[in-house]
Amino acid sequence: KHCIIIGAPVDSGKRRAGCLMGPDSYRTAGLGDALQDLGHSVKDMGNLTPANHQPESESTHLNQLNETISWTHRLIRIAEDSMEHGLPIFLGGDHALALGSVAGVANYAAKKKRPQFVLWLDAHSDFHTPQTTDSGNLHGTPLGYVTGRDGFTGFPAVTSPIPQENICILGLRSVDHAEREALQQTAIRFHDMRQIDETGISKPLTDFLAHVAEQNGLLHVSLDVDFLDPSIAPAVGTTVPGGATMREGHLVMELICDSGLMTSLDLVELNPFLDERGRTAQLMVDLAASALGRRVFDRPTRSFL
Ligand code: DIR
Ligand code: MN
Ligand code: MN
Ligand code: MN
Repeated sequence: KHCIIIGAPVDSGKRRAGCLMGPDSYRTAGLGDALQDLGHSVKDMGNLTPANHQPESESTHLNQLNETISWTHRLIRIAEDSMEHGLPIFLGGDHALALGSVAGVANYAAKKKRPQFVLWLDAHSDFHTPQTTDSGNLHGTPLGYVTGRDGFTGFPAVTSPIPQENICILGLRSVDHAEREALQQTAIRFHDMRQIDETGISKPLTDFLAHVAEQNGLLHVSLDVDFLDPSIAPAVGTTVPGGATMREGHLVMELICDSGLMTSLDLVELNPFLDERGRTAQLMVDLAASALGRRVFDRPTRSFL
């Protein structure tokens, strides 16, 4: 594969600062070398900056709305363009970056007349709209945006909304009331930690991968640090106990690799300021490596059809 590393130090999606240091932490933890050692070619585009934006308005409950809109414009363009050249890996930055990365890859898929699928690995469902969010933190809205929910005034129009049935969320354990009500009306496949405990994590994932394969889809994977249990991944502002274990994390990424379906990846919400000697950055790099071929012993290639 040709991996295109795109630093997206988005820090406007929530109030606690620090995700802007994410991209350089992943580089320091050796992401580029890890991918090259697996036989991939790597191009690092450096770090993006948001386009110039209006000063933030006082008259909204939304945190840093204009900066987030500006990032969304930038990221849609770069996501769409990078898909022409390889497999983009978006280094966050907080999860607000996915408003742009997912909307952009979906535009590319539409151009190629292929369906876009999204695997969302997160403690949270991120299905708010600017109207329903209580916190005003726009990192809680990307799945609302890319599915074409109303209320994203000022944001670029979503030209290729992701169909609900093309989305799978794994790892849920913190879902706000408004999100729960809305999510239950959708065809989104959402799996909380209770279900993962009962069936194991491979069941809902392989069912979804089979669905992507059947439809000859493109697959965007969005990995939020807080998908993982805080005991192994403490460097995120919104830790929630009871998350995925080290082995569940690697199993998910290895199954994604086996499927051969992943066409783009976000690594988001890392706040290196909260870390212990870079261990969370290192774990995220190791998970990315698992998704791109690192393993103890080879497995036969498996068709998910
Ligand atoms: C919460 C937290 N649901 C909110 N969201 C996220 O503020 O809307 N934390 N995404 O990572
Ligand atoms: Mn600003
Ligand atoms: Mn998230
Ligand atoms: Mn989260």
